[in-house]
Amino acid sequence: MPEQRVRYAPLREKITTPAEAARHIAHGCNLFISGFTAGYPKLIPAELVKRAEAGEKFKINLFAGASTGDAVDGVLARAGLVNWRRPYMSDRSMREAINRGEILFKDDHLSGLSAAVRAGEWGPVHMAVVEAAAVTEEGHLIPTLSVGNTPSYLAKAEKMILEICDADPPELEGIHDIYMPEDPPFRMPIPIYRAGDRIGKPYIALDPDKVVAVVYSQQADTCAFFSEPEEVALLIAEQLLDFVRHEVRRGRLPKGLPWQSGVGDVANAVLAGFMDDGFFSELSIYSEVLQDTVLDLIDLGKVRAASGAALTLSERARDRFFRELNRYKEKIVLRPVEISNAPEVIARLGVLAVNTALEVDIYGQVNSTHVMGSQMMNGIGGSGDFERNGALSFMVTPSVAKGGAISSIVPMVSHVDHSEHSVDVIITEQGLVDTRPLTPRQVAEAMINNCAHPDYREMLLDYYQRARREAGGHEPHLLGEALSFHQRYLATGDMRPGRGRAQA
Ligand code: 0RQ
Repeated sequence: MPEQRVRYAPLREKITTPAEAARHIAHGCNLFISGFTAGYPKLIPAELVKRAEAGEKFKINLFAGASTGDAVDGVLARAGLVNWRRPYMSDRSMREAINRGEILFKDDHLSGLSAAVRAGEWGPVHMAVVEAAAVTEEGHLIPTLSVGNTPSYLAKAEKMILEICDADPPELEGIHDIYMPEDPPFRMPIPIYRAGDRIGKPYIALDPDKVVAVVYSQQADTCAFFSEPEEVALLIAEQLLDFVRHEVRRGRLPKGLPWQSGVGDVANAVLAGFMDDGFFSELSIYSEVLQDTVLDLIDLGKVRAASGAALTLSERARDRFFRELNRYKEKIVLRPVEISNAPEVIARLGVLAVNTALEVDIYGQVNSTHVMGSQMMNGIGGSGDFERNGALSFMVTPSVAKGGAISSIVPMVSHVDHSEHSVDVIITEQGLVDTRPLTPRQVAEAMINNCAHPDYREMLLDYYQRARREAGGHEPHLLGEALSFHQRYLATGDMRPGRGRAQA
């Protein structure tokens, strides 16, 4: 019953229908919502769509924590209701509208975003719509399965609508750790010394007078399709774990550093690789999004602590999680993304960062976001926060895409998200390159020999050798030719990003 979830009596008087609540959102509204792969509001977006279908002409500026499900990004994009969208998204309809230039989109490192909103860089927070598991006796909010940017959105909101979600159990209370740093010049170090440290409060403080409506929802998240890792992903994961084992055994890397594992099959396969591995036992995870595999590892007794900004679970894993919530709560901490992704903490804990690239060039620059240089896929998400600051930064990718029609190792990336200075080790199913002790020319040779697919090695080597002869220099490139490597794919078919399954 909503009454039991809303324990602060004055807010119970504001319980209303979604249609009434959505009336507070008008044309030009800067709408800041909860949601970071999970925990996004579902009812209010549906009401906005109904209004559009009834003929009302209006647009909103939509700011979420990161990606949401079809119930937000999909339906709003298809209804033509979105003017601006920030930051990361992974919905197909939203992506296509962005790439057509119909929705304005700006990609941001997720770690800095809460502070930017607090500083007013994203404009006034006209309305925050937030999913909650409960409201406490004092009027504080218990989030659902994500924290993301919600604390900062609520701190700045002029008005708020709360969606109290009955699909998430009230026992979620206690899993969150809400800490908002002071902004510069008064910021102090964030006092996290171990991945599982709790430094804040289990709720998000809010001003109940700003709540204009409370609605009651029974709709669970519909994100998180989780598939078993495929062979290529397993091969990459195996090499990565071998590499870390080797570094630890040689005394070059301390044992027990925390792991971050990003978006995509390979990152999941790395975590799955811990399952039957005796070497990695007491795992710490200091990541952004925690997925099904983290529950499996907890069940195997392998996890010391797992920290993230969201818990994105498949339906099956969610049932299991809810059934044994109190047990999982001992190991899992959900934090604001400015803490889960804080460069200072990531660097200090010495996180081992694993993220996926669309393509990597022979000198180690990485493109994670723009297919063929132009078409936005999802966004940079937290990958930059971890790659730049991790103790050891891995970039992984299958050596080919689109059934072999495209090489993921290219002479020059068509867009740069992570430079050669942020990434240490690059791995494909063919092999790996530890770039740390190598000059750019040595990196290029190793990338071609170890990471490129055999079908593309000759072509890449020919490019590199001619670049050395004709251009010379520290990182030889034939500027007129570097990107023609991509051009020839365009003749082979539709290279627009398709059904990206990635979440974050
Ligand atoms: O196209 O959908 O039409 O088949 O791109 O490729 O292999 O399914 O991608 O799910 O592993 O995600 C980089 C997108 C990889 C993700 C990216 C085509 C390919 C397919 C998707 P189809 P896959 P994955 C936060 C971590 C940035 C954010 C991040 C991502 C589609 O990892 O969004 O890291 N990363 N956040 O066919 C043309 C190429 C291609 C290509 C793949 N070279 N050229 N198309 N595709 N390579 C930190 C956390 O802790 C969560």
